[in-house]
Amino acid sequence: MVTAQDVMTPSDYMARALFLAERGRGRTSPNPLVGAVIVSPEGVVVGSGFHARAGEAHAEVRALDEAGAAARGGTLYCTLEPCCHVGRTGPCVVRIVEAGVARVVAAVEDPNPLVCGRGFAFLRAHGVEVEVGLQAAAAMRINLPFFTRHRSQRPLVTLKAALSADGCVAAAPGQRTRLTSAAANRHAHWVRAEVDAIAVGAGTILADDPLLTARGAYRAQPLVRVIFDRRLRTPPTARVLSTVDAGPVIIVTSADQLAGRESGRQALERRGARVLVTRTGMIREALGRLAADWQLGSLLLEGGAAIHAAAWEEGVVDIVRLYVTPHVIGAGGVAFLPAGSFWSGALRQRRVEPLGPDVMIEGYVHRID
Ligand code: AOF
Ligand code: ZN
Repeated sequence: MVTAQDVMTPSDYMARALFLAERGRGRTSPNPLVGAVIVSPEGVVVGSGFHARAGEAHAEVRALDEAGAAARGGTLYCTLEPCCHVGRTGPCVVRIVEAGVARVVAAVEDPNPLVCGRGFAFLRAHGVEVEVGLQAAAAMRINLPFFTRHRSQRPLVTLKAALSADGCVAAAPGQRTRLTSAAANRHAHWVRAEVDAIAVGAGTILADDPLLTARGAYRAQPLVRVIFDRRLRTPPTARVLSTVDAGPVIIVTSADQLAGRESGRQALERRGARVLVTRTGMIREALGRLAADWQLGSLLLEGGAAIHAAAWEEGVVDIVRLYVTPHVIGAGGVAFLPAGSFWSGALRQRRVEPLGPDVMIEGYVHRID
């Protein structure tokens, strides 16, 4: 008789590990989503696990705990290279060797400089057979923030904008213009529930006075809010500063602009804001600091037009997500990105989804694998 187990392939086991990894989504940052499956020599899954929350047990350890003695001689499928460092938890490779696992099949090497190939080297040195690369693209895709933070030393940046049918983001500079439907707004809040940080320019604070919280969607971790505000125009009365319980509010300025604005800085800090002073005033430098000091893996850049254009020109946008609405703004409207610099047809792996009367278009700016 042919059973389901007879037809399970290594790809199936890895797909199972990837599926499990997803169960940690929204709870593991700054750590990665990780899934692990242990298969006996007979092809039976004897243990499985995923990383449920930053600082808690690693996926491999949970799978080994479940398998117990049955792990001996088996194969461990894991979506990321097992770690070899002592962080908040012990090194997984030691547990794998102790459990007598014969073979490790990992989707991808860990980009964390503390690991970065050393986990594989340790396993091989202890007689464990290692294979790397099965479903590597999918494994990187689920952890793009983690890979971007370690490889590019900045968070993964998603540029988000709501556009009129004639390609405008507002009726006039500095004017609050509501374009999107309730369905699109729900989607936007759901996205806010998953990213590490939302960022806006000071112009948006002045025009909209937004709360910048994730509403109507459950969020497990604090949400960092970043305001790009070189001239410290954010008023201490801004509504976002009444939401520091939801997560830190970081105001980004630059050393040259800060001169003469010390009292403004103190007033913002008294309201609980954290002020990040860059040397260059470039977004790229600020992103580097946010990745290093705040461990931000993902950042949603919500606007307005000036900060979108600056990030686009600096080449730090990874994903573009547009909500295109049926409204027409007409003459005098503020265009999305300088004419000719962006075409949604050029986005890679473009996805289009109707949301009520609006249409969401999203895709990657560069190749991602
Ligand atoms: C996880 N979960 O399942 C695996 C991770 O601070 P620590 O000790 O939890 O270590 C975090 C690092 O461990 C993480 O950056 C990654 O390099 C490695 N693997 N981390 O949180 C897991 N397998
Ligand atoms: Zn580990």
